[in-house]
Amino acid sequence: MSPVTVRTISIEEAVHGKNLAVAQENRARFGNAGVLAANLLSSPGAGKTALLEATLRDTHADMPGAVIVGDLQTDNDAQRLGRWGATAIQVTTGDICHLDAGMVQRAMAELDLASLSVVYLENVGNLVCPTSFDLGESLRVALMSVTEGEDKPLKYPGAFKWADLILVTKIDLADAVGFDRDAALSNLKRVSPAARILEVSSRSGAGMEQWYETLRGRLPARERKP
Ligand SMILES: Nc1nc2c(ncn2[C@@H]2O[C@H](COP(=O)(O)OP(=O)(O)OP(=O)(O)O)[C@@H](O)[C@H]2O)c(=O)[nH]1
Ligand SMILES: [Mg+2]
Repeated sequence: MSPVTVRTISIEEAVHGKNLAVAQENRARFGNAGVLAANLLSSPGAGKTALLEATLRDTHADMPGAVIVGDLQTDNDAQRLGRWGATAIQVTTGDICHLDAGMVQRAMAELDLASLSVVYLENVGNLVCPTSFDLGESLRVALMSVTEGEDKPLKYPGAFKWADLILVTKIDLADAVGFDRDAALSNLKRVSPAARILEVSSRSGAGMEQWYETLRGRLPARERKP
């Protein structure tokens, strides 16, 4: 093995080790504040921001939320999310294809955690990089839209194995695109047998109550340390 290769590996290990340490700090902060931190990932355009817009609109009264959203460029998503009266903090990652724990920690400093039930972490849209970076979340949500093709879980198994909860999104479009529901669910269960799967549409509202109930069921007890 050449010295160059050895050095590359050690830098990667250092990056991941440092990220994990910061993620544990974030997790402790969220936990101490009684806040559920949910990390959402999907391919670009699968409907993360639309899902969160509907969620903020429908649950703000009983489950106040804020969003930390990562994109390579633009603050479009934070602008969309901010319309619902919740705090939305845009992290522009440049050429980095994922949020990391340090980015979340800096953004968290702008949030009043005591006033929140949930902090949604909308990751940069892709099914590969985000799974390697723990952000300090306690719920991992992967989205797959009906327009992407039923084979995506087989092509990108890491994203779906990573998830506690899988949302099949845009089900209002299922018939129009000839979505093969049985094949999609079977592929998802094959790569991620333990994950819960919900079928939702933020456009029609179908399945959204089940998503909200799942979030409510995952809220930690509000026991703050002194
Ligand atoms: N018909 C339909 N369209 C949807 C639904 N959810 C999202 N869309 C549309 O899909 C497109 C992408 O949605 P976004 O919410 O921006 O997707 P995203 O995953 O946040 O995208 P990135 O942040 O760029 O990765 C938009 O045009 C949405 O209006 C849905 O449930 N039904
Ligand atoms: Mg988005």
